[in-house]
Amino acid sequence: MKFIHTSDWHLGKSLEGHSRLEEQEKFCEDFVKLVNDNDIDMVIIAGDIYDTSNPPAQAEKLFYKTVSRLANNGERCVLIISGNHDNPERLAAITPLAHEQGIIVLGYPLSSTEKAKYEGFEILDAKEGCLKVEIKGEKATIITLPYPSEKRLNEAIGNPNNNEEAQKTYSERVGELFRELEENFEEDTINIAVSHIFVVGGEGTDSERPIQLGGSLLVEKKDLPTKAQYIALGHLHKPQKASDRLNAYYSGSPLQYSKDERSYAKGANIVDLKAGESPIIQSIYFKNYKPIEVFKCNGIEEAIKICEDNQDRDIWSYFEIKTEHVISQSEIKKMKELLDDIIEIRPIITSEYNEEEIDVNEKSMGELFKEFYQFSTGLDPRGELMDLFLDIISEEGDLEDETN
Ligand SMILES: [Mn+2]
Repeated sequence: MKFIHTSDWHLGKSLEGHSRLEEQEKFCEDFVKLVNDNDIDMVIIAGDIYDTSNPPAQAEKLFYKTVSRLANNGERCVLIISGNHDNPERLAAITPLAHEQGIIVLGYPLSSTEKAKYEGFEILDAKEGCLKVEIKGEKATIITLPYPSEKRLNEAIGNPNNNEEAQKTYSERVGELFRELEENFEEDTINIAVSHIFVVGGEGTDSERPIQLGGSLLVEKKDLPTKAQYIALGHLHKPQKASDRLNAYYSGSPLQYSKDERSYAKGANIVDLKAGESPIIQSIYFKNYKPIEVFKCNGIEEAIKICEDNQDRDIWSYFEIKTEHVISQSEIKKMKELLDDIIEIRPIITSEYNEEEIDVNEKSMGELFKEFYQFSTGLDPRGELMDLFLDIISEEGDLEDETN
């Protein structure tokens, strides 16, 4: 059996307010082609389909269109679980339509699908957190743990009923659940686990959003399902192996979702797996449709030159500009006219701020505000901001008059 493991599509995600849907559409198009070209029997998407619990309609449309093309009316099995960014209820609400096409969407820990026979495969058995499928004469047992928030985990396994139970950590309880689900594995089936969790030691990026602040929702390596031949994980956006001993992998996200994700290629795993054997894993890499660039420049002139040189490239860019003087609105305008999609211009002022030079009594509040703004941001305050400040100042004055 040949399956592809991907995750963290984050459809609808933007970069500082700039939509990434165009890139996501290109990725989805290429992904369908990749799956068809490689004769993939099953597609596993390990959570974070969307970026928010309330995704834009366009993102939902793109997702439905893509998975429906992947499933091709029951020709191919498509298995999807929810991640920490998805609303599990809403993600799985498509089930009445999806199930008919061979698309399995699992929202909660212990969610289950139903037995069904399709053109290209059969769901032989379906129970809480486990399904058995037969694809082209091969059988697979798949255990699933969609993102187990503490609340959802408690709802799935019940609240601790004695002191000893209550002492157990989140990781231990996840481990117990995995071990229980693993009982379903059989010697003559392909045995796979799918989950969306944060395994201890994983290398994060800026775009994942911590699964929970404080890190209490970490899962120890020892609590992973040890009997699975392959563990398909979602959550971390950098592709990586999550355990030395087990075949536990994060596929990573298909696109660079933050500027610290520039240094490595994005991809997915194509896995060839037979019952009782080790998996043959092939990492494949996706195109970088619109790279994120960070330009570090000495002076505004260099920044403007970079804008000129990159005019013909389709990129997202961040600028860090070392400068002695404040960067004016007209200089920023010039940069933005030359180069599209500049996400951020960050001046690093190299001159010293001399407090003694400022005589507070000599200057108006407006002048002082402008100087302070320039000093703290390296930029000229925009006209509207200046007006707003002056408005507030004059209101304060009025108030004082009234109270006196
Ligand atoms: Mn994610």
